[in-house]
Amino acid sequence: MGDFQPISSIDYLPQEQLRELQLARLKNMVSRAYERVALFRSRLNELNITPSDINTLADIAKLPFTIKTDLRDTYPFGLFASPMNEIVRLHASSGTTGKPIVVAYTQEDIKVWASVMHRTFACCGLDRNDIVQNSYGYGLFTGGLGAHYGAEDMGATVIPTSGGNTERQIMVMKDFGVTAICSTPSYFLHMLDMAKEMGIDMHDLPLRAGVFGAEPWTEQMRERIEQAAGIKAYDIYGLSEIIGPGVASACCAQDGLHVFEDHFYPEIIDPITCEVLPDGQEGELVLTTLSKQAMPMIRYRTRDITTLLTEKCSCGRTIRRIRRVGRRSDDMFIIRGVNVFPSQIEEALLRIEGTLPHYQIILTREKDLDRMEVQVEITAELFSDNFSKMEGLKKTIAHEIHNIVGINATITLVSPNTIKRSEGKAKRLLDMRKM
Ligand code: DLL
Repeated sequence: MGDFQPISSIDYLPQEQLRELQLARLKNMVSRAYERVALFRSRLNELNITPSDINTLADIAKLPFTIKTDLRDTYPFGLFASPMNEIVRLHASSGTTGKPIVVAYTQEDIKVWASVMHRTFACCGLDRNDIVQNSYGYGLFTGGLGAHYGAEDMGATVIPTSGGNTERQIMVMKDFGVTAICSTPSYFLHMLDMAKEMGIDMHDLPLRAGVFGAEPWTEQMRERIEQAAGIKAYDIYGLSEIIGPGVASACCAQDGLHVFEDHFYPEIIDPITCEVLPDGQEGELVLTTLSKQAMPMIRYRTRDITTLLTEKCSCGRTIRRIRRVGRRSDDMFIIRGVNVFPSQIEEALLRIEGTLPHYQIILTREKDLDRMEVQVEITAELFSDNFSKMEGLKKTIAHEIHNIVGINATITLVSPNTIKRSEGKAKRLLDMRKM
């Protein structure tokens, strides 16, 4: 599977050399964070450690964790390690409640970001001959500009469509001969529907690759998208606190996502005990930035659940991989005492033919009893069909969900285009119990 051009020799570095590089960068970063950021200095002081205590990579376990509320508590600029006149860019991530978190980049950070996104695109088999439609939102969200700089760095032709105006997106895709698209997987599903409505079959277009991320999606969804659009779909992962997109990317082997670990050091911990878990065990991903100047991050708890894979990948890259992030520890909901993740519902739906992967989970409480309703959009052909067929489909869906999560859900089949489409991250869960 060595069919992709190695753009960065670092992706193929012998392990010992990579570890040396990581250690040198880690020491520098810890010193910088300690000297320049009050929160990190006080946390290290509390633990009675100084940067000189970091002598091996394993010593990272001595360092304190950083969590999302640390960013909120120091809002807006409290974690910056560079003076404002060295900071060339700010982004922000809204989150669900309260103030956003703000992240910063120096000129050098922007270069690193472009390079890791360039490596991401190379992982996805893109090169300078590609015409890339970038439908990630441009603005405070890191998706748009992150992908934009990476694609330009690679020398591809970038079309900065941003999200929204879906009909025009399809027109551009067709008229400009787009070969690769960047968007959230849920927005791409919406584009697929729109193309169909416009009488365009994506199989007839030169589009060959999708670079999808920013939200959880299942392996089954990847297969469904690949079939429906006649493209290869790649999963890319990242988060604003660390850099934005460009932390990890799937490759041609489609077996996990390579972490650009010369810049972002991954660990997996038990989310309850916070103990570091051995490779191969599932837990919460913790990331430490190794080169970030404006906003270094020490052992950031992502809340994303995954596994660190250490076996060599068939693509030849030596950097380690994480498994597709199917869930976050904080998207779990508990219904009648059972822990459920939205991705499990998606998995059940994708086992069934005739359901489009547009769905929403609605939780309500009636007379102290939790109720889970799953609204599922079905195809126009099925919707106009006879009553007994629809009832049969409802039963099949309820049965698949019960098989996976052990809960009886009420299934509502809704007509095409009923469920609100997202142009960015999809909102799958509506928990009315808390309202
Ligand atoms: O979503 C950065 C990004 C943009 C990644 C474009 C990929 C493509 P935030 O808005 O800060 O940043 O959200 C970060 O989104 O902690 C995960 O929970 C989730 N996430 C991102 N990529 C994936 C993925 C961007 N491929 C949060 N699979 C992260 C599952 C993902 N979840």
